[in-house]
Amino acid sequence: LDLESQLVRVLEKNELRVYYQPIVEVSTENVVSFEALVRWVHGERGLISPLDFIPIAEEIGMIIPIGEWVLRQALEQVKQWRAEITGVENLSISVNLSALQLQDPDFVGVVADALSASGVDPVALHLEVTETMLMSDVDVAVETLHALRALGVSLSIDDFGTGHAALGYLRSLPVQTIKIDRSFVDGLNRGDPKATSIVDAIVSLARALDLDVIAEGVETTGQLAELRQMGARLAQGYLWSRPLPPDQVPSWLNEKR
Ligand code: G
Ligand code: G
Ligand code: MN
Ligand code: NA
Repeated sequence: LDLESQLVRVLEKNELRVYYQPIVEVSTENVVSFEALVRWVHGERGLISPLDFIPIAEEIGMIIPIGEWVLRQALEQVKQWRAEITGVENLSISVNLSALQLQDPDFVGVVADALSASGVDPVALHLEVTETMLMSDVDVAVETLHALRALGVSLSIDDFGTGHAALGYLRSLPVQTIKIDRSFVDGLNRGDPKATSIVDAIVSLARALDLDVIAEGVETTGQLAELRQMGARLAQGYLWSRPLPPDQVPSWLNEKR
């Protein structure tokens, strides 16, 4: 059987898992959020990366039910951690969206339903979209983002700086956070002055526009030190943790403190 036909049954076979990667405050290294990242535990092939199956799921339309499943799973999970682990009562959760979800007329209702089913405060939900997603069928995407914002959730621009969108959308769209793509963060502290200038400029831009900023892909204490100097508020990367299966999160949080 090929992946495509197996993907159709992936939810009924319960083969998807959500992993969670911490997002920390640069100044304190306190954990403020987790990003939900889906994986497929395939019977024969083992763990399959979303890079390998999300595009197929988009082609065959399975991204709609898969995206809803990830959202509900992530909300239930953050609700549980907020209730059961001391010190993370205000933990938030980030969920990646596909362009197709933004075009789906039912999507805003799905998010509203998932929020009320979980009882999680909408301010604790961050939805990540890419610049590229904003470019396909702009009118529908813009309308959806405004409707999502009206629910009280916040919106993040993922992989910031790698799309081909003009910056104008930062003025017109209800975006609260930009995530600096790890290709730029990678160059920090590696003698790449251009990458460093780009990160610095994005941090300044975020500050000027009153947006929150997350540096992605932080792997070294040197990168952390540079981000601190620039005044970036949040960071995410292997320096703290890889994406973790949920059962490892409570002990990881406890060991960290
Ligand atoms: O950890 P990592 O290999 O998981 O993620 C690879 C890519 O897959 C990232 O670009 C990430 O945004 C995307 N991705 C991870 N989980 C999801 C998801 O639930 N939905 C969508 N649409 N993309 C996801
Ligand atoms: O596109 P998006 O930003 O949603 O995807 C996040 C991706 O980046 C995931 O595949 C995640 O596993 C990966 N990632 C997270 N932190 C690091 C890091 O510090 N280094 C590298 N190389 N990849 C990372
Ligand atoms: Mn992301
Ligand atoms: Na990214």
